[in-house]
Order: sequence, then structure tokens, then C-alpha cells
Amino acid sequence: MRVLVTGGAGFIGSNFVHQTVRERPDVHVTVLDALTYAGDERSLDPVADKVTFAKGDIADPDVVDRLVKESDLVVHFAAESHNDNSLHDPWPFVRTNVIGTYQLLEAVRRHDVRYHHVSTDEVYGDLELDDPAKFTPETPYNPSSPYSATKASSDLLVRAWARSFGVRATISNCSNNYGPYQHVEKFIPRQITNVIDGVRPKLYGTGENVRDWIHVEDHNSAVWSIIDKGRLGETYLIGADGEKDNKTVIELILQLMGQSPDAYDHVNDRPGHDLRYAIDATRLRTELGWEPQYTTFEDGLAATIDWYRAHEAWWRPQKDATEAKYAVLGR
Ligand code: NAD
Ligand code: TDX
Repeated sequence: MRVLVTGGAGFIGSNFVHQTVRERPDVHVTVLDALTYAGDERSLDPVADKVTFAKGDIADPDVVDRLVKESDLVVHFAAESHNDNSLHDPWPFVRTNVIGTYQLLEAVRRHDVRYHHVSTDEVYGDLELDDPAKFTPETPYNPSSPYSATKASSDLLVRAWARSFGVRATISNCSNNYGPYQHVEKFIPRQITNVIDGVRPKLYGTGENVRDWIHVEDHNSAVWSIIDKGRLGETYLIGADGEKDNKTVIELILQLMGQSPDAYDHVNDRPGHDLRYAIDATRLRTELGWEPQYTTFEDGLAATIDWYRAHEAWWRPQKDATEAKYAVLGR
């Protein structure tokens, strides 16, 4: 089987490629990635001899057509993925997340190629802190940020292409991922690398916002379950019951790294900051029999801290530029 992985030099995509090479010797992976600030070809070094890499833009119809035509399956991870960036300049989000997805959908339609669309729980907006509810596949779309609005738009394109044109597609909406190869702009790697640098972690606002953490390996095993066994045209929510407020996560990072749990700073809040995300993954568990492997957040977090300690050469080149962007925002 020939699989085209878009965004395979990014965080989740590169972990997906590693897992696929490790567990599926019958699959040949081609990565299509534009190598934006968030992409790093070095994330594919451990599998470089087993993977074909194409540097290119998913919004470019010619490159997309050529690579889709040669594939049996497209797994679409490529995106502009950071909420804070989308508040500063939404255009790359519209271009990559909406127009890029459109180009992929047109190509899979032309060549009748199976398509899996990787999306986020943020399309559902947020939940109140004291609301026992979780997101389900029936929750109405209500995105808050330019990032989540463009991801919601891309999901709706996929649904329309599946229904109107019979494109063989599935969609997954996953909660917050953590693990190796995540860009230092994101919450957990930012705090780990701050502590390594002797800088105090930065908590937005009061830190009561809740995220539903899942290890990236579990996200990717769920994506394969959906590709293998999911019903075409269907949406599956991916989550591993990992709700934690941000304050608790920062305290845990500090504690695991041998620091005092209160050695962090409160900084300016994110405008429109979503309060809480929570996933009900019943369909994935009961219909497809998927189970997460990383069930103890503290263990997964400790392993992630070890990874960042051991891979400073990987993240160091991004660190100063990332912090300079935050400094302008007072975050
Ligand atoms: P990331 O920012 O780490 O990686 C994105 C990758 O896409 C990078 O390698 C980048 O170079 C590439 N890319 C960006 N624009 C491109 C373009 N126009 N053409 C080709 N490649 C391009 O993102 P991530 O965190 O790995 O997220 C991957 C996917 O998973 C996204 O679709 C995101 O919405 C979704 N998702 C992420 C999370 C999370 O917690 N990180 C949770 C749920 C869903
Ligand atoms: O320094 C920080 N301090 C802080 O308190 C940063 C960078 C973030 N935060 C907070 C904001 C959020 O409540 O931590 C939480 C997580 O922040 P991000 O890592 O920016 O993730 P989030 O905005 O929740 O979105 C992530 O999960 C869903 C991914 O970036 C998205 O791509 C995915 O769709």
C-alpha cells in the first residue's frame, strides 16, 4: 500500500510516519510537507531511508495531483496548527487549512483515492468548567479562533465531498496531543524547555482552562484503527480521558523536573481563550475496539521530559525565535 502523509515533518505527522514504518512493513510512505517554520525534516531522520520525502505545498494543485495519483491512501495532517499565530495573522490558516484541503479533496476525487482527514476537537468550541458534558460526534460546530474556524471549514468540505461526490473519506477530531517532536511554541514543550533553560514557565491567565491530553502515539494508533475499520463518511472523536487544567500540568512539569511546583509566572491570557475541551470517544472504543496505551499522564509526561532533555539539538534552533514572538505579546 502506498500512503501519502501530508504534514509528515510536523509533530503528529512525523510520529505517524515513525509508527507506520515500525508497525506496517507493507506500507510505503511518501511525505508531502512544505517545511514551514513548524516542519523539520530532521524529525524523519530515524526513518529517512524508508520514506520518500517531497517538499511541496498542499495548496499547489500540480504537486498535489502528481502525488495523490501515485497513492492508495492520503492521510492529511498538514496544517497551520497554532492558535496564538492564527490570532496574529489568519491568512496562512485560511490558505493551508481551507484551500490546501480543497486541493487534496479535488485530487482524491479525480483519482478515487481513500482519504483520512485529521482534525481537532476545537471545531466544537469550548465547554463550561462545571459542565459534565463532553464533545460527541453530534455536538454542533462552534469554533472560537481563526485556527479552529479554518479546521471546521476543512471538515465541512470533507463531509460535502464524501456525500456529494462519493469521496471515500473519514474524519477524526482529536484532543490535545503531547509527546516527542512537538514544536516549542506549544504549551508542554514550551514549559519543559523553559525549565531546562532556567526560565520560569508561563501560565496564561488563571490557568483554570482544561485540555484533554492524549499521547501522540495513541492518537496515531486511533487514526490507523479508523483507516482500517472505520465507516466511510463517518466522524470519529479521539481522546483518552486525560482532562487536566493548565495549572496542574505546569505544577506537574515543575515537580517532575525537580523544581518547586509554584516556580511559574502568570502571563497575559490568550484572547478568546477556550475554557475546556473534553472528548467522548465511545464510538472509537466500542465500534472499532481502540484502546489507548498511555493511560497514566504523569508517565507519558516524564518520558516526554526525558525526550526533550536528550534532544536539545532538535529544539534549540527554534527556541529563541519562538520566545521572541511571545515576548511581543507579553506572554
Ligand atoms: P505541526 O504544526 O507540528 O505540523 C504541521 C506540518 O504541516 C508541518 O510539518 C508543516 O511544515 C506542514 N505544513 C504546513 N503548511 C503546509 C502546506 N501549505 N503544505 C504542506 N505542508 C504544510 O502540527 P501538528 O500539531 O502535528 O498537527 C497536525 C494535524 O493534527 C493538524 O491538522 C492539526 O490541526 C491536527 N491536530 C493537532 C492536535 C495537537 O494537539 N497538536 C490535536 C488535534 C488535531
Ligand atoms: O505558554 C503557554 N501557556 C499556557 O498557559 C502556552 C503556549 C499555552 N498555554 C495554554 C493555552 C491552552 O489553554 O495551554 C493550553 C494549551 O495551549 P496550546 O499548546 O497552544 O494548545 P491549544 O490552543 O489547546 O491547541 C492544541 O490542541 C488542539 C493544538 O495546538 C492544536 O493544533 C490542536 O488542534
